[in-house]
Amino acid sequence: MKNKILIFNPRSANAKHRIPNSILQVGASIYGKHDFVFVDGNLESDPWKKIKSYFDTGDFKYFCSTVMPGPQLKQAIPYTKNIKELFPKCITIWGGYFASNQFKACIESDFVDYIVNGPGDIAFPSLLDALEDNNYSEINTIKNLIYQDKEGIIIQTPKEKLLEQDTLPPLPYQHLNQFYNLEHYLSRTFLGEKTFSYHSSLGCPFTCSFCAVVPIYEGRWKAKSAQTVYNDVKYFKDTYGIDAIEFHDNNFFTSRKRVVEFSNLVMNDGITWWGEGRIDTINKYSDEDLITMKKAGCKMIFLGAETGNDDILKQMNKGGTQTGQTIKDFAKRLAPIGIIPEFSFVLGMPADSPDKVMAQIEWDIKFIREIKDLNPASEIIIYLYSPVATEGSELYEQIQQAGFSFPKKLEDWLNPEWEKFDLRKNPLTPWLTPEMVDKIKNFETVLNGYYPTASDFRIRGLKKKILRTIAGVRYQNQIYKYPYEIKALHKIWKYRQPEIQGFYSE
Ligand code: B12
Ligand code: SF4
Repeated sequence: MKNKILIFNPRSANAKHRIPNSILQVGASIYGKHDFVFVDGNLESDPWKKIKSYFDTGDFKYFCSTVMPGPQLKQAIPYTKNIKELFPKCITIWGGYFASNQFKACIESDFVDYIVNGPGDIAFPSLLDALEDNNYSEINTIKNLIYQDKEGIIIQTPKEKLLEQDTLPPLPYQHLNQFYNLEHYLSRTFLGEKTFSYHSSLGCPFTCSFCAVVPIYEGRWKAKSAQTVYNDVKYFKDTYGIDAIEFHDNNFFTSRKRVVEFSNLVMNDGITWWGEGRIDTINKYSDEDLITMKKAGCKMIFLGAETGNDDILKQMNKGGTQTGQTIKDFAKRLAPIGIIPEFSFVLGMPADSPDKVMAQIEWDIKFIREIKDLNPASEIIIYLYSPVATEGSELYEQIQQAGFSFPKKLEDWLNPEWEKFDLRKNPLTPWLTPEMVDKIKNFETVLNGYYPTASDFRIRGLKKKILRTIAGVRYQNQIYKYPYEIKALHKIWKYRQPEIQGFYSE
């Protein structure tokens, strides 16, 4: 009998949870071929107890975990280590963005045996087959793998070309449902009463130097067709009554044709949706396209504005045709159409001198205010620049020269300051002084007071009025320092910033 496999999704959010697409897709690649269980750390009060109980049966040999940076590490690291200590014959396999981008620290920890580097659709089943057949000499022929050979050398096998997404096996929703009722994943958000999360494409055709998608996908992008996406949406609508979708693709809007086709298909289903895209890409859509999308339920689009400064956009390798002017034009253009632009900004980029870093922060704050004037419905997300190790990029060289480096040991990523770094809320970048961080954060607090996010639908009516009145005095007079009264209200009303744990849901 074959050994069993446990596929684990470490806890990533405290409240209502999204369907764990990463482990679902990993499961799809072995469904019907291997015996496997899912453990979702989001839905278990004590996931370790559950994991251990499976391994105590003696039937399990493979502990496989998806790993994003940030809070997921808090379960992924200790559990993987414990498994190796308690069950030394067990094999541990990691995948996901953290595992791929920080592979050296993972592999050198000595408790992560293999990393699936990028898509696991072929790599994962091939690796399991080779291990089950004791065919170790074949492992180096499997693409998308990282591991240590007998001499301790880290082997990184070549990358697989991206597969046609329509040819992939369907996600094993019903298998997941045996462990966790799928209803648990369909939550109430500002988009609708039952919100479904879906991932319809892989990668991104751009190569922004600050983005974690780039080292893995290297400018490649492949998508499911509009019809396939619609079939899945329709199945969830008919079976579970969903009325909203978050598209978690890195770049849902890459193909205009696909988006318009999907919009026409979903037009009469009463589904509200949200996705992530690029300003310069979507700005090329016609007004008619945008109106079709709006009619078809597109409520909000997340857009990486990053900064309004054209030189910095170049430094970030933003590519395409995005400029400060395009951001403004697009904000203005969407206002009458009624799709809400959710602009994300990255503040605190390195510069030649502290004065220049500060001047740029102040400039970006002014730019954000201009955007709000042009389209007050715009949502603003502010991140502090957190480096991503895109080896070889000019920006990465610049940040290393400025004294930044990642932790060398895997367990060091568990230090609270690195968790905050992962959440892009507290960079450990030496060029940002506490004064600069305060400046950004105080502005963010005042902005979130005067313009609370529409995605936290609890902040409305009187609460919203009070918050706006108090914050309005500060916003209008540009007094951002010590916004304790706004912070207190945010705390009392548990204001949820969407960039940390996703949209507020219940
Ligand atoms: C959904 C999502 C979330 C959800 C939670 C997801 C969940 N599982 O519950 C929420 C909103 C909570 C979230 C939060 C954060 N996220 Co997030 N998130 C995503 C998002 C949009 C989709 C992930 C997904 O479902 N992908 C679909 C699956 C199919 O793709 P995949 O994960 O890449 O999996 C494939 C391969 O990687 C591989 N694989 C993956 N896991 C495994 C495991 C095994 C065993 C194997 C063999 C293979 C394998 O095989 C899969 C199939 O081929 C991604 C971006 C993206 N589009 O992927 C960002 C992303 C992963 N998140 C990111 C970040 C930084 C965060 C945060 C840490 C910070 C932030 N402010 O966003 C927070 C905090 C996390 C937390 N609280 O733990 C970054 C990671 C960046 C980096 N430096 O590596 C990403 C890439 C977004 C980005 N472009 O910056 N996130
Ligand atoms: S367009 Fe977005 S997802 Fe694509 S590389 Fe740039 S930041 Fe990353």
